[in-house]
Amino acid sequence: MSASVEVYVTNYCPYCVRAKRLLDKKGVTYSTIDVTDDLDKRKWLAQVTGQHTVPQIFINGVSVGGSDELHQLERDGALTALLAASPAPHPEPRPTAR
Ligand SMILES: N[C@@H](CCC(=O)N[C@@H](CS)C(=O)NCC(=O)O)C(=O)O
Repeated sequence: MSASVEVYVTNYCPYCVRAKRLLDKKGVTYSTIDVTDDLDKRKWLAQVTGQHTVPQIFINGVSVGGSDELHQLERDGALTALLAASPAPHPEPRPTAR
């Protein structure tokens, strides 16, 4: 199984294109979330990532940064393993106390 990858983008964004090109080259399936017109989601992204730019990329729910950081992970030889890791399983539903 491979990682769950989410890429938050806007519609004119050369860095987004660059990041997606690398993911495509690596054969990764990912979700693209367009936040061009979604101020609430952009605010949430800035809070969660501490960054105000797009793209913002999450691998298995963990923020790995933008395009530059993604390419740095690739240069460091760390990206393939991150992309191969399965997402953490959801916890078993707990029985409710009666
Ligand atoms: N170092 C960042 C740069 C990203 C960047 O500058 N993105 C532009 C769009 S391509 C951006 O978000 N500019 C600010 C804005 O649109 O509010 C990266 O590699 O992801």
